[in-house]
Amino acid sequence: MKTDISQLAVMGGEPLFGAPLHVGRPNLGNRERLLARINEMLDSRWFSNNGPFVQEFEKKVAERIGVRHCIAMCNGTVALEIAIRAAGLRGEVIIPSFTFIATAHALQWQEITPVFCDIDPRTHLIDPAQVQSLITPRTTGIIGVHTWGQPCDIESLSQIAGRRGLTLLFDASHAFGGSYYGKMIGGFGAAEVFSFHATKFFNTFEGGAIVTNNDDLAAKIRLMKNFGFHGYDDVEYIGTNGKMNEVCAAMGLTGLESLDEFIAHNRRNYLQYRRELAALPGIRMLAWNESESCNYQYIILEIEEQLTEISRDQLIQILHAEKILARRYFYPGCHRMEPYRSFFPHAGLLLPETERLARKILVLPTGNAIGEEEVSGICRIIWLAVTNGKAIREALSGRQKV
Ligand code: T4K
Repeated sequence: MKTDISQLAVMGGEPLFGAPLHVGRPNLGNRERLLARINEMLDSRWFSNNGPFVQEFEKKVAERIGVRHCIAMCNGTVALEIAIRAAGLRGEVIIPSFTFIATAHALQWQEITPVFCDIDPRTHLIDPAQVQSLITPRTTGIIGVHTWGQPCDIESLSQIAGRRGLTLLFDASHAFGGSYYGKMIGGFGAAEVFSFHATKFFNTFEGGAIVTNNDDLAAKIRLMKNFGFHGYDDVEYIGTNGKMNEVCAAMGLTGLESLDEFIAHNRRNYLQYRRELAALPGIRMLAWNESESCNYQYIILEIEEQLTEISRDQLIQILHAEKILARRYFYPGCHRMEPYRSFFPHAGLLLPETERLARKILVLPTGNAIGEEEVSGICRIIWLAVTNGKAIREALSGRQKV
């Protein structure tokens, strides 16, 4: 156990961990079950194009969430692009800037302007009050993002969308397994989009899905994700290739069987982090609302620099040196990335909370590759760094920053 700052790897000591600890280390279900499915797929010679595993996966996801339709996709980004197109969005669409860049790109890719909205600093979620003020005659929709897996203020967003005749979609990439007032995320708005990327607590290697209760929209999405084909040689819409393949669906079916274990493991990690960091001044950990179903897949800290005396980036530098690969999602905010920062160079003026949060956010490793011992080790390093903030700051000044 390291007790003195001279033992920190950033000061020349040995790293605490031999192998790196990742934020997005994929969860694995039962390997034998997965391999059996893959063998079955190889024997059947059915690899893609709405195969039996994809159909079973869609059925199981829809059942679990309680929605009429699940359309599995090759990834969350293409799922977003297709949902946006199928729902008829154009002109301007309001989204939070504090999200993964894919939310914005899925619009801009189709020459729809993402209009960046600020967040509620307590939850990191889109602020419905500001959404209202961003609506213009060109606005056709709102995409709420259930950031970190917490539901956004669906009620307020639905009211605004209803009143102003806008289409409401949700980027639920982080929120598989979560609920809002007891109802599973996935059943809200015109449609919701999940990502099942390897770094998500539930993954299909690469993958995603659109879920909706709207029959017409679902039919359109099914055609669009398969080039617009209706039958062998009739194309009804402009479409693309958004199909999930059978290996990914096999991984998804196997992961679904372990979903409750993944969540239980994440919850244990979350509670341990919370216990071990609670008394540390200057560190705020985002709390899950345990009256709802949660997936606990992200461990989110805000570093209050004036209390820790060490900056967020210095803390990351210290953690990385120990091979704890903490991340600063979603720094610096979409509005500060291209092409948006060139299009809207002053967008930050309307996004003070996003700017503040992007400067202090830090995401820690969790998932079933991280256990009690790793969480303890990570927390001890954070304690050592923060309680010696001033001395470390002085020692680090002049060294290379992350
Ligand atoms: N909307 C939102 C709100 C999203 O967060 C995302 C994706 C999307 C839409 C789009 O969904 P997809 O099209 O991706 O399905 C990661 C993921 O690539 C991305 O899926 C995710 N959000 C985003 C939040 O995080 P990076 O740039 O952090 O990935 P990377 O390669 O740095 O991986 C993170 C950590 O995980 C690393 O330390 C390495 C480790 N890792 C990663 C992979 C892929 C592994 O240990 N094994 C692996 O197989 O973006």
